[in-house]
Amino acid sequence: MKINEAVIAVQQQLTEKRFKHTLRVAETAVILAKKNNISEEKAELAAVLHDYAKFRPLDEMKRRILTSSLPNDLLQYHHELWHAPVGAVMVMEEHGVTDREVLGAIHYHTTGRAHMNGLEKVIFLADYIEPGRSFPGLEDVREMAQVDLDHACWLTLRNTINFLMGNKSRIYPDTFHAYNDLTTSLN
Ligand code: DGI
Ligand code: FE
Ligand code: FE
Ligand code: FE
Repeated sequence: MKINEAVIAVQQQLTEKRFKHTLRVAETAVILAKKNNISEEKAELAAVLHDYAKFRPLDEMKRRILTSSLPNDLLQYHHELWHAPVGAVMVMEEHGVTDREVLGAIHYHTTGRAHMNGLEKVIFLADYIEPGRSFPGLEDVREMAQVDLDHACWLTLRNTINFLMGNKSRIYPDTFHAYNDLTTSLN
């Protein structure tokens, strides 16, 4: 899928506000990719498509989880998680995206996972630090993203886990797996 086609396809799926977020994620992802020797082209495409399924009806997402090879345990967790793995399936089915790295980066952009590759880290992080975001502790993550991708992802995971625990939310195991994995390699 060409980037221009992806932008048009995604604009049709999203609200104006979410579409603008998407464009900021893409700009941020390209900068992070360049800095870390990761394909800027793949980073831009994955970023443009990352929230593709964000506004799909919950019953449709539920159905896609049950009828695809996605893990059914997603249904035991908050429905906010579903748009990421379902988005990967949908851009493949609806737009013929086949690049495994691009699909993986879309799939794991919300939870992360253990052993994320560079592209997955870039999209996970760009979604969190894009200039329109404001979370407690975000400035520290933005600074760290300029120097250490792993450490910045680790900070993001720690903040997110703390936030979710503060809300008494359930936390998808991949988020803990990502956190544990990156904790091992902290310096
Ligand atoms: O789609 P966006 O709003 O751009 O960003 P996202 O896909 O990272 O956010 C989805 C929301 O999901 C975010 O507010 C945190 C929430 N969430 C719920 N359960 C979990 C979770 N995030 C993680 N990482 N792990 C969870 O288990
Ligand atoms: Fe998202
Ligand atoms: Fe299934
Ligand atoms: Fe997003």
